[in-house]
Amino acid sequence: MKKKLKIIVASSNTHKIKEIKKFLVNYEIYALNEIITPFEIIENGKSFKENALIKSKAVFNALKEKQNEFIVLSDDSGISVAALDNAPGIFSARYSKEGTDKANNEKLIKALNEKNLNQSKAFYTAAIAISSKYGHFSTHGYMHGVVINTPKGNNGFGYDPLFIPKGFDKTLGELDEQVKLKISHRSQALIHSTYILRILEKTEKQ
Ligand code: ITT
Repeated sequence: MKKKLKIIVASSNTHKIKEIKKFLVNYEIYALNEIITPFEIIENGKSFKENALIKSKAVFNALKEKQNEFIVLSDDSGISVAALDNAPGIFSARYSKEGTDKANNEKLIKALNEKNLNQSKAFYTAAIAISSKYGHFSTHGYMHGVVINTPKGNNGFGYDPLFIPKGFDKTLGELDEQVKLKISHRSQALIHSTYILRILEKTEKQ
């Protein structure tokens, strides 16, 4: 039987891990805490790509003797709102003081209301980084749409109840999770990542 690549998802965000697992069905996926004790990683990069690589490299280094067995995949993502000069961007998780989804959404709604806007163009970005004994790689994915100033629905996470993807009339909070899986920034970045994963698989077998 074909040996599957073993991938550690270097994230503490259970929603992200769930979405990544649903997408990468042909691989053996592990959460970080199944393999090593999670530790704090300072995300001080200036872009999604830099932060994703900071996370995947930190976890890969911490694997030590397990570096032969696993590869590490990380995700750094966020939302950029046109009317707010593309904020919160890379600071999406820490937009509000509390840093919870609820407080972040409230801050975004307040910022729109202060500009007398009930909506604005926006887009999500995801950078996926892969760290392995063969090197470090990264890909990007995007999802365009609008953010509104009234949360709708409970599906997804983060800013999803405020985000209506282009071509739809409902928020990601209302749309079925299969829809998000097809069109999301994370899925687009993961599609590109599967090319890297295939090359790593081939290299491993040689
Ligand atoms: P890890 O760094 O441990 O992976 P995190 O949640 O801190 O977890 P990020 O620094 O990449 O991850 O911040 C991502 C934030 O961007 C996330 O907390 C949400 O607020 C937002 N976000 C990213 N992708 C999203 C999505 O698919 N739906 C809704 N919000 C999303």
